[in-house]
Amino acid sequence: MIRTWILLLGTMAAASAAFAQAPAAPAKQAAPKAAAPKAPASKPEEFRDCDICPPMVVVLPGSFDMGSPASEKGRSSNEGPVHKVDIAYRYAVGKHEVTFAEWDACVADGGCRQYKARDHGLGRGNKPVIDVTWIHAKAYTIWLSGKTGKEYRLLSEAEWEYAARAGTKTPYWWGPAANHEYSNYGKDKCCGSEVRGRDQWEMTAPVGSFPPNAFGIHDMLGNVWEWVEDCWQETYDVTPRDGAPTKDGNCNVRVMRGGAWSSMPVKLRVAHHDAYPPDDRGEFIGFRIARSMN
Ligand SMILES: [Ca+2]
Ligand SMILES: [Ca+2]
Repeated sequence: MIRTWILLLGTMAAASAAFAQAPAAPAKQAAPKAAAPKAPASKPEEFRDCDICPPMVVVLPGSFDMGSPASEKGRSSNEGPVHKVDIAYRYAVGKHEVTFAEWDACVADGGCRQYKARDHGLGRGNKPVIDVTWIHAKAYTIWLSGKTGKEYRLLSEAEWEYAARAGTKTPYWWGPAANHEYSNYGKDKCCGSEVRGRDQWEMTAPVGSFPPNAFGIHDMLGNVWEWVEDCWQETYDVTPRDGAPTKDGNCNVRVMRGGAWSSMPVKLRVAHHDAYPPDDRGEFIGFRIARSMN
């Protein structure tokens, strides 16, 4: 936990420095109607493989530009170069972050390394599970695969960004600026949580409290950070272009995506990524699962 805080404070300081160079955010963040995100053209296909299995949303094949352009405010060089990724297969993504109820069901069923994740007073039930390591997240997918006979796993970083963008190219899936109508996150400037507009939570919000993106997926940005499969690379120069996870580079850390309830807007951007040791955990860190569809 201490290490988590040190890491977070370090990255918060770096992000704060970057943010300090950016123009001040507007005092009111209500998105103009013209910038409101589009509703899905058709209802996304959803399924659930068992009563205690998380609801899943099917993502269709497609291509997208991964990363952020040099012109994006607050971005880091590790978000480039922008490169085209072709995902030629269908896959399923958790409609929500994995919840405490889902985690506790896994433990009760004999899985998840019998690790009773603590909620640190943030709440259980339909709140996202926290205090779980990358190793714990993998354990959940192993249990779920055994229970269902399906291939559950973590998302690759590319799959995560494709699903989070949902066809958009803006810094956030809903538009150019952070907005508490669409996400649970922190203050505009360092540090701490924020309550504004639809975002009425100091800490974690129940999953699905905010509108879904155009792929029908909730809370990709904010609420809790989400572990993905990949090892860390300092740039995207050598990373896979087909949706596969990065398996080389620095595997002493694993990638996390999407920012959390405590994050500043700069870390909430869809292209932002960070990495932490796979045995690290904290009140900001949860995960989302994927399922292969073959
Ligand atoms: Ca909040
Ligand atoms: Ca999230």
